[in-house]
Amino acid sequence: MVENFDEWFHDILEQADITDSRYPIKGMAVWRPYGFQIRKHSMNIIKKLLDKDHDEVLFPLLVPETELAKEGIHVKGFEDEVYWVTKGGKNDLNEHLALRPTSETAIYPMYSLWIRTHIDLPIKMYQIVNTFRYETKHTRPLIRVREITTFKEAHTAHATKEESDEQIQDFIEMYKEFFDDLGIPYLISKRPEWDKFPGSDYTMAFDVIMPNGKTLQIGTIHNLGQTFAKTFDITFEDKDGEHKYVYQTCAGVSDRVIASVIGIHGDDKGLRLPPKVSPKQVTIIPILFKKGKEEVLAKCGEIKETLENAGLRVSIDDRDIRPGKKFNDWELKGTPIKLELGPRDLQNNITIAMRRDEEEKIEIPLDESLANNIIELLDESSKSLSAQALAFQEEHVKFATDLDEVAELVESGNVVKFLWCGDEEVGHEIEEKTGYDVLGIQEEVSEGKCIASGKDAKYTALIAKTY
Ligand code: A5A
Ligand code: MG
Repeated sequence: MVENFDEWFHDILEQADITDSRYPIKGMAVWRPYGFQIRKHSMNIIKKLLDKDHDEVLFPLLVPETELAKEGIHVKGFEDEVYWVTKGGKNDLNEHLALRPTSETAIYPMYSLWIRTHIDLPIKMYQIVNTFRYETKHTRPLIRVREITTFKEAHTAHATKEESDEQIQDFIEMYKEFFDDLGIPYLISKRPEWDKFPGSDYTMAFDVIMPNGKTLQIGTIHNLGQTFAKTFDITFEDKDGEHKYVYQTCAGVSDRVIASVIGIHGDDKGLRLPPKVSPKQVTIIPILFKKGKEEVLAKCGEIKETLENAGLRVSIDDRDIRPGKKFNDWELKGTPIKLELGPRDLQNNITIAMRRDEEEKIEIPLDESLANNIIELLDESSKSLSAQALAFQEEHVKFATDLDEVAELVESGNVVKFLWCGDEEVGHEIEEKTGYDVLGIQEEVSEGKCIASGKDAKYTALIAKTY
């Protein structure tokens, strides 16, 4: 799998019924039922976190050209990626309409109407929508798509810069909680100037290391300062009666979150899903013989009901095929726990549990402790997936002290930490000499020399092979 991760990833999406890339538009795929469930449960986690202090809204997909063009730096960052609607039926449209590549230019003209005084602030809204980017780099399902089907974008406005900086921290904490729930470890860094979101003051990013050593940016948080406020005239009357521009932030995650759940936890047998997002948490596999068939099926039904009453998602695989085939199928689909029940188990009043994250078989008594035992197993399995993923990340972040070493370590599948003076030209030089991308800076340092310029180092930074 590690040897040929991209192929593994592509195959698993088809085999596990996640998406179907045969849809006849490049970069656009169909969510199939099993994938849709994973997506739904993942989005429910982030929605729940956002709903604590954000309002969910829904803006139109189309953005008038005049609005999109208003913020110069922003539009320059996206102009090569915008899809345009230029006709309505047979008529050429006077004003061309962009399919949103992201929604700043759709939302902020409305913020300008809605925000009047300091009482209206802060404003915190989010939507989960599809956005379109005519990506020119190699497209890959979920990872680099042209229709981002699952674009969660949050947009906030504040009275002061301090509050906007706090909002960035809040988003970081929120994303940590989100990714922790999915068992996904992450590297957080501040993107270098040349890689920040077009129009932002600064960008904080979450990256994960995929099994092949390439990093994937799975979430970004941007402090927009007052740039968009000035462009879209978003002002408020402060307590002192003065009219001021707001300070803004935005934050986004996408389909890539699902890609990382699949890629990071999966193994040679298929998916290994964290219980929180697995379509079914428990799959019961009856072992049926002609004799005693009804009794076994009846007991499976009882188990299902007991577990469902305890809040779990459970299914019985009663398809008329060999049990061995069912085991393989559910291994492929990554269901966290399989329960096997045959006539002899029924006699002994037990069921055999198998966790997807490990091979071991465990006997579980069919008594009043059943639901609690299963919940405990799910919890352990969730923790073990997280721990395995974290161990992988820790093994693959290495420190280097010269550029040759950087290149070697990245080539062999690592993310490399190094000391950097922070100068932009030096950053470009590091990227050119190694052939890899600087992800961003992490901590400030007061000792040591820059890996490339030999000047006093200001930061530790990360460099990697990226998607
Ligand atoms: N409005 C802000 C939030 C924004 O658009 N930020 S962003 O451009 O960085 O995109 C947010 C996230 O979407 C990125 O961190 C990345 O995880 C994801 N993303 C960007 N382009 C993508 C693409 N073509 N396919 C899948 N995910 C993408
Ligand atoms: Mg891009």
